[in-house]
Amino acid sequence: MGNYEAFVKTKYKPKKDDLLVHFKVKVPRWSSAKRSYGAVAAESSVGTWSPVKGNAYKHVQRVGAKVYSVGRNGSIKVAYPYDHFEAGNMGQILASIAGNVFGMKAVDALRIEDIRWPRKLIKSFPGPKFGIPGVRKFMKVKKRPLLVSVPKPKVGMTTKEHAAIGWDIWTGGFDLLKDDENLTGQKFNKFDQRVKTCMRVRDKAEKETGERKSYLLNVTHTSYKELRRRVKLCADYGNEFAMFDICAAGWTGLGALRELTEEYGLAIHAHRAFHAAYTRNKNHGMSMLNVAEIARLLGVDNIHIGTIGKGKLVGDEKEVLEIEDHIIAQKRITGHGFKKINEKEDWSGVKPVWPVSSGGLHPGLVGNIIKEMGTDIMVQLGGGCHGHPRGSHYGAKAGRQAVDAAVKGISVDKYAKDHKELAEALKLWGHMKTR
Ligand code: CAP
Ligand code: MG
Repeated sequence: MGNYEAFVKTKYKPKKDDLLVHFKVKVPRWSSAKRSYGAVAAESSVGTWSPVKGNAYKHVQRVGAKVYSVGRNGSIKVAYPYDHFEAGNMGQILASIAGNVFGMKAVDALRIEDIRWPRKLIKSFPGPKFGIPGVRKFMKVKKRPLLVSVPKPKVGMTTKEHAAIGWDIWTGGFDLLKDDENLTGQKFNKFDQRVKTCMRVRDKAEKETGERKSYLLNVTHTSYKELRRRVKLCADYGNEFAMFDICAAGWTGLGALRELTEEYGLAIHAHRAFHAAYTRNKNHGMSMLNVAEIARLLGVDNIHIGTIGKGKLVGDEKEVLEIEDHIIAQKRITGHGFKKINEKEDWSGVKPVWPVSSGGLHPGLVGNIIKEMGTDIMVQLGGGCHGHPRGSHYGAKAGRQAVDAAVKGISVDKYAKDHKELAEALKLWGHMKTR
């Protein structure tokens, strides 16, 4: 392989074990499409700006990437031989396909739209320990969506104030209390204190309601020793989950956590704060679909994927539904950029991950979300619970009533006629007619 153009090989037929990437490339005016496309394959695999002697080595050619398909508007597909990668090492895989290549002058912008993971690489990662079926089993909730609430204000409350909200939402009918993404172990709400206090409240709420209750406890930390200590504390107090800021804390952090949750028997709740730094711009970065699939490979049990209809954060409906499909899919699938028979993925044996819908939601939006996303989802209401006219406990009742109505196929306005808390929420926030 000499200069960049040599990496464009449109006669190449992808092999079953190749990793395939669907890129969208913005070619600079001064370059040619072929040169820029070749540069993407070269710089993300074996090449550099100048042809070097080693490009001719057989084993280099064997692990070099090839642009095997060129579409319209800068859409290309690149095949990476399996041996280019170290199986089970997500950092190395992304340092290739999502590394220097994003900063090259040979492209004006670049986005990874989709990745086709070969089965051999899929199987080299742990995947979820529980997934949808395992969480339903230990939460003892057979069918309906699980309800989650994050106390608000996000941070600043004392442990006592935080735990009081836990009591309110657990006894109001919610299943899961959740730490906010930026609440870990600050001095006003220390981690150990929060675990001890809230787990005592959880046990009381279970007795009070006769329902399983659990807590998405944010164990995010930069020190492995401290991360391990926090996970162990969660397990010692009988909690079932550990929450982690997967994008802010990084993939190796998630990999370490997954080993700890295997040891301590916890499920992982993945918050995706920071993802929008590279998923939001549709011309540059990497789509959320790939973040969600990477997180599934590394073994999260739940992941925030955005919401449909109204919400406070960006994310389009088609993409959210496609992500949901991809993190649940078991059998051989095609999707997004890969439609051909030799581009199929096989996720069989990798447990389905809970899609978490959140961000600006309230009881009036729940019916439509369940109608579009189904019932194998988690619905998170923060401000849409605690902002209820009568506060968190009644906000939780309203949220649970909205879910019950949706599961029974009854419109919220009808259901609200004999459910006061729901009526109060609809009066305050309105509601979206289920399409
Ligand atoms: C929601 C939330 C979640 C976002 C995450 C927040 O609070 O706690 O972190 O939903 O977004 O801090 O904004 P509200 P996404 O329920 O009060 O909006 O789920 O899209 O990753
Ligand atoms: Mg939050």
